[in-house]
Amino acid sequence: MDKKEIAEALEEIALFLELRGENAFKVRAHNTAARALVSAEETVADLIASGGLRKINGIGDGTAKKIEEMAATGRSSLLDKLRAEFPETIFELFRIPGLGPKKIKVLHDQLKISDLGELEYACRENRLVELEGFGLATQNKILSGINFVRQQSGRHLIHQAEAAAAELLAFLENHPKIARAAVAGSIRRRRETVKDIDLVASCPRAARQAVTEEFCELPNIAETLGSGETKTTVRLTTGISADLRLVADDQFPSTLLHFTGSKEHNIAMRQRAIKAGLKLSEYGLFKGDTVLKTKDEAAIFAKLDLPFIEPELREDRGEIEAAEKGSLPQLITLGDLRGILHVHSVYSDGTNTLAELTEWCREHKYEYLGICDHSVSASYAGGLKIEDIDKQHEEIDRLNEQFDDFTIFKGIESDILWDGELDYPDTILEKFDFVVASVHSRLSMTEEEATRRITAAITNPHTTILGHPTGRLLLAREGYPLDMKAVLDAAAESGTTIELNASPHRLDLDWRHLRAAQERGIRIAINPDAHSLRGLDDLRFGIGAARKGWLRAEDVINTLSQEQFAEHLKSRR
Ligand code: DGT
Ligand code: CA
Ligand code: ZN
Repeated sequence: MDKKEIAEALEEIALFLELRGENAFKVRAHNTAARALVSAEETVADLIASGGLRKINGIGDGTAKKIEEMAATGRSSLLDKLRAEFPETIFELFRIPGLGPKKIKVLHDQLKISDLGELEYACRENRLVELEGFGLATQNKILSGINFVRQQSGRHLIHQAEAAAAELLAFLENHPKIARAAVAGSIRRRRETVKDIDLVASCPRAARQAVTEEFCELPNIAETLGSGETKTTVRLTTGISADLRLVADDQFPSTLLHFTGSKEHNIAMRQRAIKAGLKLSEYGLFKGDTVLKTKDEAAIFAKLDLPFIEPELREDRGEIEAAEKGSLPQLITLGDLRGILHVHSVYSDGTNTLAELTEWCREHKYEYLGICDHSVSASYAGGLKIEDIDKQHEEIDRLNEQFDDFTIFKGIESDILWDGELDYPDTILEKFDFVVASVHSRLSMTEEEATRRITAAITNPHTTILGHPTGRLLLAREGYPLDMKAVLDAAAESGTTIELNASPHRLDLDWRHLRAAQERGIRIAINPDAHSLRGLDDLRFGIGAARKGWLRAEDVINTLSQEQFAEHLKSRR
């Protein structure tokens, strides 16, 4: 190890000691030694050989020994030991502006947070508000810090990209010179993460320049990265970039089709056009040199003898063949959902009361609500103790008496323990109408361990729904590895429903596995996992993912009516 590497190791030791809560003097000694070492003129080898190391101001006997060890062996036994005490991912937390070792230690010790994804999730669930030394302002600051760090990663969560796209689209749609405008690209296809915003709009050629200039001057645009005849690229103040294609109105359909993608779908479509003696590109559908008139995307599909293919399906996963055969699925829509399951209330870490949640659901014409607060082992999330359960159930009974046309079902999000058992005894689990079983702790598992743990929970007769099956947090934490075939087989066998968690941070089960679930006859629950009224709106992201997975209304359990759902729960008893 050279001087710089040794100094960095000393600084890392200092950080770990601080995380451990060791005394400030000891921590400082390592930082001072690191600085002293880099400013020394001689090499480490020379310093050791000449005996000069210990004479340097700032290097004491303890730190000198560590430097000698590293110079001789290339390792520090102390650092190895410290590294083993904390998960490697904890260093991600140091990237958040304003988060130092003291605060990180509190987060790690009290909320069991050891990576960025868990930190963001805890903030969103308001767990930092009551935490000593934190509070609402700090929580908000941390959240914007996480956003900042994430922007550097180059991809964005769909809800954030979509919100930014909506502002730009509103400008285009309201512009008097613009005939048509739409969001294209991965946002339109409802991908779970996106690289950039793609916009397509049409206007007369003469207006192009003026519209482009106005677009680049919009308040949320930080800089223009490039501007040509039809394409303009800008960077928004939030860090994401956007491409605008401004074309003549007769070119709008082919431009929209092209920039909606996916690239793989485009290639397959282009080949189909060639087989029909045509040529398809962003500029239009051509027969020889003549452009065929197509008033919208559907007209282009029709000219290729295909029904309209929904953007969510355009991933080249068999959609063109299915369209050809007339066997495209009738995709589920938000309006098909009749009930909302997996919602947290003030009984655990939610911010709204049962009455408030009920009112929202009734206003939005839902027939039932399944309350699922956290269970006893999720103490950091205010998980329900056994005595809280009765209290909550009494309140649910009281509310249910008030309405003929609305039912609150008594659910629970019960933790799956390490061995796959649920964390309440059977006598308690029996009190609930349904149980969502989820993993929240000990997420580092081998595929074998995870598969065993999850299939045990799935086959537990008390489990109604497997919650967020892989535990992933998009752009923040990979889920534990699962043998998905074994998991789906177990769910099919036991009739257990699988959750499609609609939070834009999760969208778990991943849409790529939904068709395999559908083929096995497994029913999916599209659940908001909401912790506030606003979280209930996340259902639409779940719908987007469900559509990507070819799901129809009949594949989704919460499209059942209240009576049918109650019947289903009874049949599982
Ligand atoms: P992303 O990575 O989230 O931005 O995903 P997309 O699909 O939005 O990709 P993007 O923004 O690079 O391009 C938008 C669409 O433009 C893409 O879905 C299909 C089309 N496209 C881009 N490059 C090509 C290409 O090389 N060939 C074809 N056929 N289409 C392309
Ligand atoms: Ca894009
Ligand atoms: Zn959960």
